[in-house]
Amino acid sequence: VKAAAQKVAGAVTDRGREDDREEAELPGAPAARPAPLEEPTEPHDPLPPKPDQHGPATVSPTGVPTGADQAAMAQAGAYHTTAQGLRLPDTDHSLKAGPRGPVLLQDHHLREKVMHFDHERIPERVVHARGAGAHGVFRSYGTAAQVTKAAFLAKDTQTPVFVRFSTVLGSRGSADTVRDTRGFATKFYTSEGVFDLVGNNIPVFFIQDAIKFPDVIHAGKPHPDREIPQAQSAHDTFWDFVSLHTEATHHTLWNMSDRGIARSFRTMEGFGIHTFRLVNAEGTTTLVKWHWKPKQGVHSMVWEEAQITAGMDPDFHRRDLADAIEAGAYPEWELGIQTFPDTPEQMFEGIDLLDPTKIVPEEIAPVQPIGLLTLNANPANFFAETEQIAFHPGHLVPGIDITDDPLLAGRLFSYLDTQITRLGGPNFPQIPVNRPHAPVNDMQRDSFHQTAVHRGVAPYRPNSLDGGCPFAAGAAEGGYVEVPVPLAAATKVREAPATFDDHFSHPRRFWLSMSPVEKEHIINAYTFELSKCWERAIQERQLRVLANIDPYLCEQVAAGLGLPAPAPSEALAEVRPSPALSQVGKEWPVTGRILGIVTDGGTAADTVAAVRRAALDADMVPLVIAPALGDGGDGDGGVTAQRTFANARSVEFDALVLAGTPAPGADALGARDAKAGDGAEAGPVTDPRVMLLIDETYRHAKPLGGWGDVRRIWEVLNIAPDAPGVVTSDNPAAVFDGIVGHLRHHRVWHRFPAQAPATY
Ligand code: HDD
Repeated sequence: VKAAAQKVAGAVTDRGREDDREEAELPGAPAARPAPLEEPTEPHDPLPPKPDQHGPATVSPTGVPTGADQAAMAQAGAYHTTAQGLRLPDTDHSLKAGPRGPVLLQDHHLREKVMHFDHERIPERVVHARGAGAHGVFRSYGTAAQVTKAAFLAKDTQTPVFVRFSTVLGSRGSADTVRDTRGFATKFYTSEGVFDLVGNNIPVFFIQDAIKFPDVIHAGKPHPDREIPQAQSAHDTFWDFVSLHTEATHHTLWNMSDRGIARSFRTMEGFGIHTFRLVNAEGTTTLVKWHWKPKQGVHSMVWEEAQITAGMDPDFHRRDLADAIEAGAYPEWELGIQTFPDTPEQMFEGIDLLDPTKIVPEEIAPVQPIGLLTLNANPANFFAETEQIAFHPGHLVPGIDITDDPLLAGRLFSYLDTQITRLGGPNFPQIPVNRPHAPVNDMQRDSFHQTAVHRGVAPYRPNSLDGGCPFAAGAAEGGYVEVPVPLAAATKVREAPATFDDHFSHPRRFWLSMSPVEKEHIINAYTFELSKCWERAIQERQLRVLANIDPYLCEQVAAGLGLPAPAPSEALAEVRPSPALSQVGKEWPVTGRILGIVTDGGTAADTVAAVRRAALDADMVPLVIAPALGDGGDGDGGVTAQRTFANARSVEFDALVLAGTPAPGADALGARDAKAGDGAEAGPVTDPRVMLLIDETYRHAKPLGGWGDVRRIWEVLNIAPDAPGVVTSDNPAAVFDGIVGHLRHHRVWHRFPAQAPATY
């Protein structure tokens, strides 16, 4: 192998010398080319995947072969080849008549290489184009076994999964931290076939009927003339639509709340939205709503932070997910269900369970945990897995059935249909990430991208030529038998039930359930978005919608827009708040939270190292920020900096510690006394980049602490040493403990007391 490699390397080098000779004859040509960069010349097999990456499974958890060939069409062997496996000596030069051409048409490698490249892109998803995914495992507690016969929900069952998170409006290359709904789609590779739970991080939807989906998406996407703005709802067409279409009010309110700017995919709740019907082994049915509850807690950004992040790190959410998994901090969610009796009316406590713009408060229907999802492996290849995965709410397994929610009905059509354009034909279930981990014998044949070599002569039923195979499976053989729901005699109409007409009581409940600071964020979000509308008429119309949610909300937004606040057009609904809807006031683990530790050449390395160690012991991620990479302490190699003053912005950290005790003869954090022009003392200053870092951390209500000289910095920034969430002490351990205590509540909201009234 080595000899062959030297031969190839030699051939290229020789040709290079010939080129030099010929080029040197040209007038003005450089006498000699710069030496090429060194490349390894020893052929070796492709690097093995990283431990957290793996290809599609080849067997199901029950040991049944899936037909997936892990190595199929993967890159193998040490030598570069054509797609046909022909070894190649050179892929850098077209075949030419002499070094200066012309290029010869007979260059089969050139044609193959460029032909494939020309077709590398496939259409992005028409919605949810921007996303990131991960592999994982779902462990069932068995608590759902009494309401469903689904095998993957039986006690102690483990099922491989793939989850894809997404934004809705932006295109594939858009930023992660825009204000938008997030998709939360899970593919369970169960032993009975694939089950897809295709949900969002918001439990309600914009529309009650799928026929309106093109309308809401056309309104939310960029304007058709200039194709702006990208990935956001802050523009006329969106607000034009939702102000006219008041069933969107509830979802829009969630979008304008902190739920629209999740801190991380890891800190989002997920919801199946529609009511589904479960059926157990005895045939008893139960209506349910699906919930994902993040173990890491529900946590959002503040708007300024989201905007800064979109510029500074547009990949923030996908990086956060991949980094956490690679570091072994596996994100986890509990799957839960709210259960309701399957009555003919399909109502619960006056709430229409078929209306996807309504929730059932957890206080009256608690979420019962039924299993744990752990994401533990990053995809080996983004395109093959995250891009090509195809979800469909109609991918169901025995024990899980649908209801007559008209939004769900349209989805059952749309998700299959869209894959024909996106993935190029009906054989997308053969793509490795889409393959069921259960035997497939579907009698489907041929079409584009057929990769199976089907056996037998009788892909039809009934047949005798293939021995009658495949056989029909009744319920006893694990066949999917639809629940025999009786249908009432009805007249064909294009209408919605009268219960769908209530568009304001649920938004009002959500508003009343918010803490004052969350209300203030909502007011600011509506004011920001509507202020981006050009048409005053749209702003005025949306204010009329807000008046029907709550007069205070309407007045505040109206004031920001410089418009009068209209009175409600209907009586405000009498609703009880649902405290479960608020993200504030709870305690969460600090696992995986990121602590920035600011140090400079003057800080004692052993103290920084001790704080770092304490953070690691608390399962947090400490990142040392110093003037330059490398040793950030006193130069003895004790502490290594991962961030510099030049590349660290506060948005990356959940809390900040200023390691302030200077080594003898050095100033803390670069702080020094600035001299004014006349030589007079002008007060302490420090590196402006660090000052910005601290200022933003404070402004974004994140815990902040330090010891030693930091009091001088607080002073310059006008931060009281005992301000809420600011821990100032001479004892670094006390600073660390104080910060961890604040982090358990995610943010220090009481640092900036909100003006909005509390409801309860
Ligand atoms: Fe949808 C993708 C979630 C209503 C039509 N949808 C898509 C994805 C998620 C959702 C998470 C991305 C899946 C992935 O990661 O590949 N969609 C929802 C939820 C809805 C909803 C929670 C309401 C409760 N969707 C909805 C309606 C329609 C669609 C009413 C059409 C009538 N959705 C699609 C689609 C997409 C899609 C066009 C685009 C790409 C894809 O399906 O595979 O078919």
